[in-house]
Amino acid sequence: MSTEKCFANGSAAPGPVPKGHIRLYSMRFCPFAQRTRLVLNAKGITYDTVNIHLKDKPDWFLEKNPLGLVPTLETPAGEVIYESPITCEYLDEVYPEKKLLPSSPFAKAQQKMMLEHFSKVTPYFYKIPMGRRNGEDVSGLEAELKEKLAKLSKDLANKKTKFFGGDSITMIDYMMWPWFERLVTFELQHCLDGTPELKKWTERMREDPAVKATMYSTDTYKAFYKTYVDGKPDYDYGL
Ligand code: GSH
Repeated sequence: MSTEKCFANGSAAPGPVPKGHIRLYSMRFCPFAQRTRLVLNAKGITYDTVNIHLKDKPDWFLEKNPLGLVPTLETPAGEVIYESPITCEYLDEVYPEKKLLPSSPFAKAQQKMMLEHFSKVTPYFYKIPMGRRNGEDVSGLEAELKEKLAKLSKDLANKKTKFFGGDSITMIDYMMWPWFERLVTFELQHCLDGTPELKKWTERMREDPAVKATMYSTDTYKAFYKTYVDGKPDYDYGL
């Protein structure tokens, strides 16, 4: 079962997850859910998608995840897993093919620490467009974002590897990617001007099959975000 159109309150619950399947509760344009979609795709896991109307959530969804957030995973045993890094680690543990997290405890801890640092970057992607929309001077916020991206770029340069966890893509790259995919949508691409290593990383990421499989065009994101900031998000945009 995979219905792309979102489920709103009042819609019938999708029922138990069939044996051998895994279900992702998602929203097509959510960067956090994209993390999980990237991991599902990279590992070649077949999954069913149930998109949720996040402004009018079905009660049955809130019963599964009281936080009411996507991504949320559900297994045939009725196990529910949420919070994007937790869903991704779960998938990596349960599906052994193409391991994305390193096996060494220290290397794994390093990836988790990088993710903690990155979680301080993502709020700028909301604060800057919101500030601009309200006619505020966002130059200070832009300077802070540039500084944070420059630090990331320097870290990558120091590692001398193509990706953040080595010369092939690992979990941390997928955890960070969704925000870079939206740079142009949020008119923040100039923040990469002084960060050549990071820019090269984004170019390498764009070549990855899982990235290609989960990506939307900038026009689609722009159209969706317009409906979002207008207060009437069209979660089914383009369907
Ligand atoms: N910390 C969560 C994670 O990493 O999974 C954040 C997920 C999140 O904020 N998802 C948004 C959501 O479900 C959509 S992009 N929003 C619904 C709401 O806030 O009620």
